Amino acid sequence: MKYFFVIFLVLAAWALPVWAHVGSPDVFLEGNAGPYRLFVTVRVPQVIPGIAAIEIRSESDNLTEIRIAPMQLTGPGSQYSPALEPAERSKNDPQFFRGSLWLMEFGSLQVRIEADGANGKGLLAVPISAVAQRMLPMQRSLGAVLFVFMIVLSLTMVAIVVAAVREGNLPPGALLPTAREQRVRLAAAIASFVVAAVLTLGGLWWRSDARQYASHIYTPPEIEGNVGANGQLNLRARPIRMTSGNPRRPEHWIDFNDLILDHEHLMHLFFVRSPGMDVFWHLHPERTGSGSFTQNLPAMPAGHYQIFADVVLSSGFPVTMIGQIDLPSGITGQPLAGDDSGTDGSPVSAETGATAEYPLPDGGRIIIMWGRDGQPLQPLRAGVPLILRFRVADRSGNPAQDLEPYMGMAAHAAILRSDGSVFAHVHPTGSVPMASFELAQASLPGNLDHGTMDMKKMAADKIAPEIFIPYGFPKPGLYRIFVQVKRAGEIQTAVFDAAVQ
Ligand SMILES: [Cu+2]
Repeated sequence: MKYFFVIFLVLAAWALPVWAHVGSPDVFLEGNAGPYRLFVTVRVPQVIPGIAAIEIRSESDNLTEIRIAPMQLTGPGSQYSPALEPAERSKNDPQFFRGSLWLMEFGSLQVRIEADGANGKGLLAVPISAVAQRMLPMQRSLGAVLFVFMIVLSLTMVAIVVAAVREGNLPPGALLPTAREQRVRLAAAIASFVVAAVLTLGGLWWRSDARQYASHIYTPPEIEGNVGANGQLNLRARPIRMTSGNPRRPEHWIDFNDLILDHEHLMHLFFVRSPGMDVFWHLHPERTGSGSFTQNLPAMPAGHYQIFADVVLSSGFPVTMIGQIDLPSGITGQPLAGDDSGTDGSPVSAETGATAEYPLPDGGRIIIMWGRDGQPLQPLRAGVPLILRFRVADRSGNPAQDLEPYMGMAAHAAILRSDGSVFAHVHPTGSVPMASFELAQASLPGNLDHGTMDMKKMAADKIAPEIFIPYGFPKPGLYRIFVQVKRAGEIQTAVFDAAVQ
């Protein structure tokens, strides 16, 4: 009978629309577990509960063991680490470790990593978002097999009842009394009805369960905008329902008063003119009420723009809201101020195996290098973690000495697929927002200030002209990379195009 319910799931899954994925769900992060520098990739599962695959590359060769466990990012659950399980060391590459973890609940989680080796122990916390991205369809062949089972089992059930009523109390060799025929027919009808009723109820239960799961599937929430005559942009975030997937922690609506600062701003707003991706702005609206934000636009050319608005909830859960807006011509706009920046420069095509140079207005250059020294440069492949490497040169071609932190980071990059289906906002620490990264490190025992201390140290330090950003392109296609640095008080943006196989 159980099989029949499974069939209903198959039907329910087929009936669901195919959700578009916006964004780049896997997590790429480079950070220190005590004395060890690790490049961590977390491939988050598409369904929850589900298995996350963890890949860790260590820069040093003196590690003896890496152990991992999932836990909550914030709250009481972040204080009590479950038993850590050893990650498996690769046989061919002793600096590469691999493990898998069950994620049992939705929401803002972390992968706790403990590295042990010649220099002692070190901890690193990698924030991840556990959300259901889709409903997995059942294999057709399995569905067909189960369907046959259901038919056979149902018919057998009726046949057993019929046989019991017809011959159950008949002495061996006796003939069937004709008066019993009617009882047999009645029994067959009742048995068929009961079997059909059980199947129907089971199917209803199954479909309601599937519907409930479908309502937990995470899609990027929407944000709406309109522009006043004076170039004032007003944004309104649609209410967002969040679920923990845990009946004891009920679902709730996101409170837009519950945002935390990420690189000193509540919202990072990206405007990209579509379809050409030829105009790019990175702005920082002010909150005017719960869910509403405002920004004085700079002088922007008219056109259709895609909006990506990044915020981070106090749980450390990052949300990228998406929207569209048509800008009329004649927006005179305000001069750029603070951390706001943009470009309409033409992209430079960047192929692996070769460097590509983007010319900056002051005669300097941002050069995309790909990977670390000595690493072979292969064609870019979807799903493969890599380092986007940039060098900033001054007008005479020497490494730039005038780099400053831009919102606390050496660089910010926005990565977009040509159809707008992927948007990632990444930094030298990786694909997680700085605010989530800091919360994660603060959750480590005896490490309460670690993350913020790093930021302050960074702000005081001189920025090296070589920038490494860990990332992995989620699917093949043409991507545009906007990379932003700050030099001598000026924010500069370079634009590269990269083809991913
Ligand atoms: Cu940024």
